[in-house]
Amino acid sequence: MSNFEKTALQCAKDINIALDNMLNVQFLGTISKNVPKKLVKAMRHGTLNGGKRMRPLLLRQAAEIFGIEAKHTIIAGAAIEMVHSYSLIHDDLPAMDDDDMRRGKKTVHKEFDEATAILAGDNLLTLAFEILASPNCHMDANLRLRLISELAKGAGASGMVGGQLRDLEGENKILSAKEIEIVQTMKTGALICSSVRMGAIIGLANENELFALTKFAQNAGRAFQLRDDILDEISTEIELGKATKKDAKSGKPTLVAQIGIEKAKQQLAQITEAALDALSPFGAKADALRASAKYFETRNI
Ligand code: GRG
Repeated sequence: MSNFEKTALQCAKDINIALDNMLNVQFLGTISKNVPKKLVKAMRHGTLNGGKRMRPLLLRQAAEIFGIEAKHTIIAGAAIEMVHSYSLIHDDLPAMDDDDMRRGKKTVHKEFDEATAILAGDNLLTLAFEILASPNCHMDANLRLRLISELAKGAGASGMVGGQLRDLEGENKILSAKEIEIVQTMKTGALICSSVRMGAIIGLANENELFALTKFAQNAGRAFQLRDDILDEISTEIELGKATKKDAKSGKPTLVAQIGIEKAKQQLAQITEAALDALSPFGAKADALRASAKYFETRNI
């Protein structure tokens, strides 16, 4: 097993334990004992179901550049994963991508029902900010505010939510390469960018360092999405644990549809190179982040 695989596995274990501890009736019931068990079950179904936990990994690796121990990044990583899981639960709904399978299991609205899936997503989003605001996340209240603001920006109208709407509205339309890039940067890239920046914020990065890591993250985020579009075209449902060839079926204007697989792979290599270039000020301290960028270029799941 490579160092990257070992770290990714350890990060996924840590995040899964944290999510398991927080997504239960005892933890959620500290405020009110009336928390509905069905809501908790649906949140767990949509979250504790085998995600790769790449965003918490990026956060951890960015913080590591500044000598921060992994244990100090777990709550912030779990918060990002809650937001990511909410986005997948909502994305799978009939009003959006209308998917039956996610991570090899039934989607939340198929296992439960649509209303429960909407509410489970809503509460994951809310809970993410609640745990970021807690002193368990970080002892410095000002730093916690910066984390909250960073995640809100990545998840909101100028990031993931705005990108999702642009993506839905782009179906069956001809978009320019620039417009496709904007959708990718917002829908997928923004949360990936926030993950890296939250690690840098925990590491008390200065402005130049934050700038360089943002440049890395913007390119890494684009690479992640482009690889996702390539996998949608070349993989099977069994390999990915979700429906494939969906972009072509729904008339989604992706770069793959526009320029074909081979040119898309070339572009992916260039974007990955730009991500790696941005890390040069950090020398060997950023090796872990470099490994993630290379994984984004070649991943098969
Ligand atoms: C509903 C507000 C809202 C947003 C949805 C993220 C998203 C926006 C839609 C998902 C559609 C999609 C497949 C995007 C491609 C990139 C992506 C986010 C893939 C899934 O992320 P992974 O591979 O998933 O990290 P795991 O399962 O490993 O967590």
